[in-house]
Amino acid sequence: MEILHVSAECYPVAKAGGLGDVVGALPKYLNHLGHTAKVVMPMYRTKFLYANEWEVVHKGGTNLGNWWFEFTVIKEKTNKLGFDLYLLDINGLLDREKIYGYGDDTERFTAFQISVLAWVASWQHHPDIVHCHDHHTALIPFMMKHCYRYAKLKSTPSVLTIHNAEYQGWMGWDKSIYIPEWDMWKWGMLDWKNNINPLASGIKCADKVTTVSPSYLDELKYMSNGLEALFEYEKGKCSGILNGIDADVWDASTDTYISHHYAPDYAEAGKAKNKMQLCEQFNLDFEKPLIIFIGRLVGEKGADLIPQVISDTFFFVGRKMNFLLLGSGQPEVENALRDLLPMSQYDYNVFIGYNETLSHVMYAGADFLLMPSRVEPCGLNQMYAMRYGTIPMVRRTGGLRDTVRDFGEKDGYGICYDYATVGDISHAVFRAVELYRDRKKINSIRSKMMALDFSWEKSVKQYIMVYESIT
Ligand code: NHF
Repeated sequence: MEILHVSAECYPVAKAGGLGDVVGALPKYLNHLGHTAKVVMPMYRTKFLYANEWEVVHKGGTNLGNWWFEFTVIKEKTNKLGFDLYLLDINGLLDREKIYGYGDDTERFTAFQISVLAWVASWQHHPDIVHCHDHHTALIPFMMKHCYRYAKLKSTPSVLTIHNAEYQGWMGWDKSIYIPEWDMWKWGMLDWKNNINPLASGIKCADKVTTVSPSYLDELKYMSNGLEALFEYEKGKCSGILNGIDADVWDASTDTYISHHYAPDYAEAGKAKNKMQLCEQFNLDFEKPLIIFIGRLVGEKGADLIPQVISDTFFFVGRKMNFLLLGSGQPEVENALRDLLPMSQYDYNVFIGYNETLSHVMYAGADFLLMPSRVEPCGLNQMYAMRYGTIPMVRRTGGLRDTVRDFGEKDGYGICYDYATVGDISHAVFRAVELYRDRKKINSIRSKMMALDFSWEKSVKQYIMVYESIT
């Protein structure tokens, strides 16, 4: 099968979060099974663009409302990512350094989607599946079915994967002129609560919808930022497929970002060396358990609760652990974390920003990873952590519920709690400190976790079943 993935992110080209990791890995594993998966994404001005060789494969022109523009599609020459990678350039809209966060994101991503369809419609053949990811590409199923201009693609099946339903790409009806001439009777397929809602439209129009974990799909029926009724109504075409992790990138025995490699049979010694390095770099106490957080510092991830958790546990449990955080996000959370720095007694530090290398070093050197998410569609960090022998401390939600079992349960290996509250998280920290004293138990949990299979091989087969059901 030929599957064209359309996405705003793809690692290592441009990544803001887990979406990039998934789109950078899933196509490669589809190809391992003999399929032809390709990716097309915007041509941002990132390092990857300048460091690689490209050939122009298409030049075209189209319009966004009354604005006529030209676009170019280039292809990476060496296939180094394990799939054909295409970047689509629109001068003035996509030629920027960042992926998101501009005032004209609606125009940027709508123009991107229109250009992708103009390009695909110019092919001699058509792909077997167009696979869209999140709201930035979720108008494509509607446009393929209902825009006269893309009639050639009307019967090409589409799949929409929802990595995060909190963001839906809402736009006012005044922007409906952006969408190339369409069958007006179909306006309801764009509308949700009197706005054009690209994510809702994708759910209505795609032939299949997937979410990135089974529990997340269940949760969306009662908590999805206004789309609950739609998820309930469309449940027949939805399925939850747990993300995998890229075992080539996330392997402590070969990881090029870490200085001390290790495998499950000598994990304790290997992790200790990495921990020592981290503790030296960030002024932490090697003897105490090291609890880390990596991710966006936003309410969705429960990051706003962490400053209070840190001061409460230092006060009530005692200064028996280290905390090290990496991430960026809401300024008030960043500031609250910075404000704690002067209170550190060689047991607290924070790195505000995005740093791929440091994240690998942290997974390798830490003892525990904290994920107090309010919403977690799948969560990849807990899987990276487990593969590196770091015990996850997660709130039971979405993919965290599907991947971590509390060590108090039969065959369990993580620390789980039910509520994203300072009380529940602090209790989890207390349990981590207690557990850390029992080296034998820690080592047995570590070997159990490192043997778990979170590879893409399993999930890819489920995607193929979804594709086959509509081709
Ligand atoms: O794993 C990739 C990622 C998820 O939970 C994560 C999220 C965004 O919030 O599917 O997308």
